[in-house]
Amino acid sequence: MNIALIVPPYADNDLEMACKESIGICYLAAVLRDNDFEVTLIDADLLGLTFHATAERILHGKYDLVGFSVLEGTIESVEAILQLLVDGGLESHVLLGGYFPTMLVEEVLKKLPRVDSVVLGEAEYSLLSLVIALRDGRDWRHLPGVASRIADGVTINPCDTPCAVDDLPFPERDLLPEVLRRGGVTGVVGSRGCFEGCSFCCMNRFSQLSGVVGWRGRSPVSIGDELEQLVEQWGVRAVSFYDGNFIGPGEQGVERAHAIADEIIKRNLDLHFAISTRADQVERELFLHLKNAGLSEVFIGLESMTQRILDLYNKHTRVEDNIKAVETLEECKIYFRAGFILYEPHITLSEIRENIEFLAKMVDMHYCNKFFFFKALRVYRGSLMEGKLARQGILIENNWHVAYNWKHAEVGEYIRVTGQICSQIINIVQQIQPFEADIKRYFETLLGKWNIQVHSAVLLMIEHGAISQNSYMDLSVKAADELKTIRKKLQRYTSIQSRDVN
Ligand code: B12
Ligand code: SF4
Repeated sequence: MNIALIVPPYADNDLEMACKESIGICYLAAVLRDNDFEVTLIDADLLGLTFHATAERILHGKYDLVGFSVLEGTIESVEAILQLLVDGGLESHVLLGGYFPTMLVEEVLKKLPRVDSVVLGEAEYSLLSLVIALRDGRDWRHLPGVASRIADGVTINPCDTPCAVDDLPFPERDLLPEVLRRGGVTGVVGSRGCFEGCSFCCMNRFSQLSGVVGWRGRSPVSIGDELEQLVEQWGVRAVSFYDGNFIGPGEQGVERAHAIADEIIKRNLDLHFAISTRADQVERELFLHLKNAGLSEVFIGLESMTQRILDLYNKHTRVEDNIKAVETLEECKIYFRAGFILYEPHITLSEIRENIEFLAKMVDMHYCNKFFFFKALRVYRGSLMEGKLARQGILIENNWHVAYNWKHAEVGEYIRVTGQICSQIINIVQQIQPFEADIKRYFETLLGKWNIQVHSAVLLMIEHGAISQNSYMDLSVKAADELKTIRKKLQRYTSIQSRDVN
């Protein structure tokens, strides 16, 4: 059996889409190869392949089985590639796995006739069983964790054997050299699932569909072993933990996180690492210990500074938790990226003001990342939020996805105008990425302040009535002038730099 696992191309120049390892298929490859199957990993996204180039590679490889890893952002790519594969006469078994097909299994199987099966949830062992059955020419439709089309619809067999996280082999690292070559990030999965159930997030529901509930952390020793291997075999110096929450629940979660820090320190691993955490888990002693072990960046899901919105998101945190968390990280001198899902369908202008006032303070914090604040809620298919908003009758269907309208028209206007003006900084932000840390921070602060000022100014105008053509022009000219000053500083810096190099 010759197997190809594919990450489809994803077209989004969002700054967050830094080059990352698609570690899910690397886990699948590890289990399949341990069982002597030949596996090729094609990360078309990482390689920047077009649909045609991806389809050509698949056809050229003459694989017996072709599996696509699908997230909400790539279902259309899969649809397009499948069409090219049909045109090219592909005969292989085609299967899909990952978040999107797991949560929308019926819809996917009904709409995509060329797909033979979907392997649900955490797929290591269900995929292995399927592959063995296909190799042996046995019936596979009854296998746990496998869904397929039958005469009168779709048959979905729930997953039955959740994988014990410490029993899994380490993921294969086929994609790592290319990721490192492109300046990307090495991924490590220290835990799976989550103990919370935020309504916008897909993790909890995905775990349920994988036949497991809650958060499962690997042992600190196993994590230490993997990190050591990454350092020694691959020369890795920085990793990103892909865990929904690096710190597990309760006291035990805190103890385990301390133990991971101990492992890294004991092994003398010269390594930086980034983690994701919740606001109510940021605690000075633990974070200083982690920093000592190499923690260099924290992604912290604050989401909003409005309690009503935190409650809508089922966040189970309070505005005060958010304030305390960022203050602690600033005190500990740990860089943090505050995640916000600022705009939700019912948000009012006064709630936006409440958030902007807090953000203006945060931009002044030295260790805070200055971007990623002004995001709108994306309703992922199969999430709790989809159900919530569908019951309120405000969702708009858009082929594979759903969208919504703003309840307050003036909010829509504000988002449109700020979006138009602020898109100007994207290329400057990209330009400063390779700069030395201090210089980069300096420019980020200038741009971050500019960004907040534009948002405040637009808000003020809209609070005083709709924006006229003249006032819009005045505002954008003023914003462009201020940005020109920042650009000049940037030019001065780059010319000094190139003079020094020459
Ligand atoms: C790293 C990461 C990324 C990386 C790499 C993505 C990748 N291809 O792996 C990048 C930055 C590119 C990314 C982008 C996005 N992401 Co992301 N990402 C993650 C994150 C943090 C870790 C993923 C991971 O490695 N998990 C660990 C591995 C072991 O699990 P896994 O990847 O799910 O793989 C297992 C199963 O899914 C399955 N499986 C996976 N692939 C396949 C393929 C086959 C053939 C089979 C059978 C099974 C199978 O088996 C694997 C082993 O158990 C998760 C959250 C999380 N902690 O899981 C969010 C997450 C997956 N992302 C999410 C989202 C929303 C996005 C974006 C849409 C965000 C955006 N702003 O646009 C984009 C979409 C990109 C796209 N290609 O469509 C959502 C999923 C939503 C959804 N329903 O699709 C998640 C769950 C976050 C959340 N809070 O909800 N992401
Ligand atoms: S947003 Fe974070 S805390 Fe909430 S369910 Fe997702 S991973 Fe868990």
